[in-house]
Amino acid sequence: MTTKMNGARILVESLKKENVGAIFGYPGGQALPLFDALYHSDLKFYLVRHEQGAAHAADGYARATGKPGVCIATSGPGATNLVTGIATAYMDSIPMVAITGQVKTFMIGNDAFQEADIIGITRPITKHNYLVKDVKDLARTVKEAFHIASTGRPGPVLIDLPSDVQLAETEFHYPEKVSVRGYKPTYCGHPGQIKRAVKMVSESKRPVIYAGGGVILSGAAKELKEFAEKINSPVTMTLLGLGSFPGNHELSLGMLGMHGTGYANHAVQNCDLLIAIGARFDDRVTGKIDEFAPHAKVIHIDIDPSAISKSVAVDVPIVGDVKCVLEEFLKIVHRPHDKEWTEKILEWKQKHPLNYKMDDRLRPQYVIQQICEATKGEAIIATDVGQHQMWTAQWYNFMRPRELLSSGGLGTMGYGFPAGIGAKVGKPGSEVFVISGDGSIQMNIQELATAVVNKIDIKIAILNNSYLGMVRQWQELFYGKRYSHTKLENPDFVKIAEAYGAVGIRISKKEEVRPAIEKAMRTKNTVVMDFIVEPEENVYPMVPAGKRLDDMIGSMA
Ligand SMILES: Cc1ncc(C[n+]2csc(CCOP(=O)(O)OP(=O)(O)O)c2C)c(N)n1
Repeated sequence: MTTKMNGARILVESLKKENVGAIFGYPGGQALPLFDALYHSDLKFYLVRHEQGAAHAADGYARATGKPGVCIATSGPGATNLVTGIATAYMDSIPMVAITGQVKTFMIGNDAFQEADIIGITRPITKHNYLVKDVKDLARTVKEAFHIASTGRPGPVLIDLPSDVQLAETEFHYPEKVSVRGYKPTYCGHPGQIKRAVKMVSESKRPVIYAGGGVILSGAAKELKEFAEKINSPVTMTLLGLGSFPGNHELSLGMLGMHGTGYANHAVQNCDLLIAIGARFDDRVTGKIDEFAPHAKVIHIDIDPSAISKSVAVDVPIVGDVKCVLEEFLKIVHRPHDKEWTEKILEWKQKHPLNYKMDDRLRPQYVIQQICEATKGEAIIATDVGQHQMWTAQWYNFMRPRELLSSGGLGTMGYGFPAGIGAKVGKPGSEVFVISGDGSIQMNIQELATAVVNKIDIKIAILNNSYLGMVRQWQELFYGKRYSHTKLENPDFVKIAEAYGAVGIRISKKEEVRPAIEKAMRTKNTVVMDFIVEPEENVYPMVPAGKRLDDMIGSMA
């Protein structure tokens, strides 16, 4: 039997059918019917303090749980405030459904109060978007939106819902199945291509696996480990790929690219076969593109055909879901183990270890090492963007997938804290740390209210260097130390924390670091740790933009 209900209620019932565990959002005039329907529902709703926070929280929820994140905003400024969060999710292929209120259908295009063409604005940054003009289309649209967001190469989908459609009534019927014309992702790789790739693997003397975020998105960490062990190949990861392979495994090379390890970058530059899995040859990874992995044949496994040969020519492309393709590989792949390559890798590891100055100063890398030790490398870590992000990638040993949440593609400052909130909501049993900078944290610091009011207990480590550190580093190295507008005069973060009802701790000595982290972990509240670190520490090694991967600067690179 079907019952008549209004569009707002239909949306809420549809979200329930999708088993949505949390919604992050902010109300407004053109979303009033929707918020009224939420009032009557038992869906878990988190009121953020800025819509950008809602989008990042939905994204963090999705990265930590693997389920699509959901955010809601009103029309006009509410919708435009979501844009950075939607673009962040789009660049990193994160499943998300964003719902926006819109002015009444007959007012659209009229410059009505709080009207913004959010469909036009988000077209290039969503996997798909919908303006629902007829309430009869609503349930099917929600079904399609979740399907598109979470299948194939995942991504954000936006549903724009005019307020008169929210009020219009029809019978509610949630479709069982979904079929979207022209949208049929390929899951299984082409058997002929898989055979060619397997032959290349067996003939290779110096293979390197280059694993990206796609391994995590496809849930293929187990298959990746079996594959690497079976062919005895070292594995290097992109920023978003960290955790797809255990950081403490002897075959792990850590991260590659601009701030990758020396040994990962040397291995890539000298390998004879590069097996790219769920990665897209981003320019932060490749350095000078025509001299990237110059001796290697390239196999590229990716679910998105448009990612193949986009920037690097590929010898054997395999379009398909990473997990599915690796399962096929595992059935037939073999490679004789040879000692020479393993020994060469070991030599690079010894010759080019990650390092920083060990003295009694409070250095940011030390703080991250201590967070890693205190949490046994088992926390969920959300970062912002800058030096602290790269130090986190280098010094926190990620062991499992979905434990590093970071804006890779867009590089969005302000992402970390709300993403951490979303992660803690989705994974309440996990310890969640946010590692941020004194610049980034101020971009969404208002979400302290969301965390405290909802008792979402998160530990925030601010690596406070009184600079927009990453930009300062580039100014130091490439702009003659002209620190143009990168010096920060900061507020008292401890007092800010306390004003919001959180706990604030200031740490300025090395010996205070571990006790502060442990105190924060024992505290059942959101804690802000303000680490006053060396102001002009640099992230090394570094491949300057446009240089070859093995053309690194910085100590022992
Ligand atoms: C929204 C946004 N604006 C500007 C930038 C450019 N940017 C990249 S890193 C950075 C400095 C970050 O400073 P901070 O958060 O203090 O971290 P640190 O580098 O000092 O660790 C800036 C301004 C950005 N990535 N995102």
